[in-house]
Amino acid sequence: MNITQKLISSHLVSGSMKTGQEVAISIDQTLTQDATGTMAYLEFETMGISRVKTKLSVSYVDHNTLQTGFENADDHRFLQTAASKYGVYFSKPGNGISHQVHLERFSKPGQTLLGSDSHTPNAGAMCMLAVGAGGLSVAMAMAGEPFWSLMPRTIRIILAGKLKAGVSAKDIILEVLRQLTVKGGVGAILEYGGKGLKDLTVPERATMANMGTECGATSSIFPSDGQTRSFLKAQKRETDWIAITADPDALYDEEIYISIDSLEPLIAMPSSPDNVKSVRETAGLPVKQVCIGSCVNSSLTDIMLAAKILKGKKVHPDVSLTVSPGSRQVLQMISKSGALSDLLSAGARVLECACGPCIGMGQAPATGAVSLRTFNRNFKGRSGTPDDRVYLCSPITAAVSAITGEITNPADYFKKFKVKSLKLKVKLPQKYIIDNSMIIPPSEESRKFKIERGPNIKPLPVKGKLEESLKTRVILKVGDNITTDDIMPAGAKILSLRSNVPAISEYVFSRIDPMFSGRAKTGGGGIVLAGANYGQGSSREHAALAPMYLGIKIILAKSFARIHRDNLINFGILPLTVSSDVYDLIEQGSEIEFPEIGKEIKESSDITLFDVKTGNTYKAGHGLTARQSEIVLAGGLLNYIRASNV
Ligand code: MIC
Ligand code: SF4
Repeated sequence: MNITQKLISSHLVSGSMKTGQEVAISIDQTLTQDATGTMAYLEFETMGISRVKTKLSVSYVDHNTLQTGFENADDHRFLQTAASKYGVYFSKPGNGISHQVHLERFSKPGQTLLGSDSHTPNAGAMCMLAVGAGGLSVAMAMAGEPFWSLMPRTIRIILAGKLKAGVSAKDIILEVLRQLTVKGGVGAILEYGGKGLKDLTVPERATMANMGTECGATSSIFPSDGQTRSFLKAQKRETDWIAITADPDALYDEEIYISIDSLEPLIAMPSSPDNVKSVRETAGLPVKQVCIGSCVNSSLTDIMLAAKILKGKKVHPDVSLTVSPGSRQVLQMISKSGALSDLLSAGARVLECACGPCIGMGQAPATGAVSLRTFNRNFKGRSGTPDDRVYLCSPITAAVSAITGEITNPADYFKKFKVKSLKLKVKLPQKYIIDNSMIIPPSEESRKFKIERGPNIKPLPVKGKLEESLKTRVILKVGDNITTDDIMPAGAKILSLRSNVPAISEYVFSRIDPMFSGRAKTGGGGIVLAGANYGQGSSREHAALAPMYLGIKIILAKSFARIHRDNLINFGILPLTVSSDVYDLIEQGSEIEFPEIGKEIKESSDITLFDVKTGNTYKAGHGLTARQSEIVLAGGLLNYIRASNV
């Protein structure tokens, strides 16, 4: 068996492990973050369970850390009190980004992790089966229910050779993205192997596992080997280590071979992570902002590398350099080693250990300015500046470019300034500083605990059953690769409304079509028609929940991203796939009739659509399993559970 099959089979609750068939797996650990967590705990509350049933659940606060009003602070109180009551560990704001802290303090080889954040696969570096999902799926896992998914295919990524100086794990994953694109990993798990793994440390593997999400992959996974053991030992958790490798005769659905010694530094151009070119090709472009951090590149190794390059140098006068360490552990380590002082002397703006600029929580770039970031996403407008020009690269490329003021190929910089590449090596420390004092264990006496709820925390809206037949209008037609940032934008202003669905729903599609929510409200909802890979990107269930609140009943698309499709089903919105021809023929504004939708969902794989104006009849596929059909018919997962008394 390959590693993916080993982990799935050891957690299989039901289903058969044939690619594309529905499987249910038991979940050992969950993680939530504040921007998705408030909903997840509100949903958990409705299940009437007094204590989580997982081996471990952790609630992190890392996204909404700007407190420009009471909303975020109230959410933090809600999350902390809910965690205490329900038996969940609470990582306080300032303790770090969920994925970085989870890797350091909680990840365990061989276990499953479900997280309400799309970069949960970061823990795949620790040989966990780590999957991102909507808050409701995570709430179900906390209630002891298995996670339902289609058995993924496995893509084996074989790495050979050793990285050259100036090239890093980020360049490997950018190469994977170049090859697979943002759609190529949908329905797949990326399983890494090959001799090239030997020298890649757990934090470097985490960079790759993290950004497998951008390929649309369900997860990424690495073996548990000597590197895994060394990392756990340095985290004082060696007893958590077990060896897990693929069997020599393991089979995979696909293989990709990458000779990492021939890789050069890569960069993702605006505004998609798969728009990859070599840094050489873009070198010389003036940059105004450089941001180092985010869950993909904020480990101790990443920050130390940047600090080594910046030591004794100055940030270019035209550049604003920000550095956000991934965790308090990283910050404490760079503080102790003096690297923090090197960064400050160079002129870096050191931000708190949080998502920060990655999710538009401050640091929106200036109009027209090129922003070079070590992040994982550069979707248009995500930075907070509508016409942003965000490039994604490694911390090495970011640091040298911050000094020169233009996109710079590290090799050219090293040559020009005679930097010895050996000086840039960063080894995994023997011991990390262990200080769990900002992780609050749950209360033993949960009954006494009262959950604190601020005025912005509104009850969950619920939907009624799906109608037997429907006649409604296409109120928006969009193209391919629509992201959840397009559907439900983030950023400091909108993120503070995550606990208030009526308020946040005003912003649905606001960046594409500011009239959308008004049109949906006056017309009593409608349909969205989209191209391929609809809903790529984040796990935010608000991208389903808020459209549901506005009365959207159906999304017609050429194809869907996995997490978003699950979220639509969870909230009773029917995801239907249409061919390119049908997509071309239906227009925004078309009135569409679904004469027998209720019956067809149960009895057929196709749904009939009737275009009222043209008189054309089309077919769309629903691809729902029997269980999913029941959920959509019931008007969403919460209604389904109530009805079936799960
Ligand atoms: C993101 O990177 O887009 C986020 C913000 O972390 C999201 C979660 C959210 O929207 O709260 C994700 O990746 O799932
Ligand atoms: Fe936070 Fe950015 Fe990572 Fe999302 S991608 S979890 S916003 S750091």
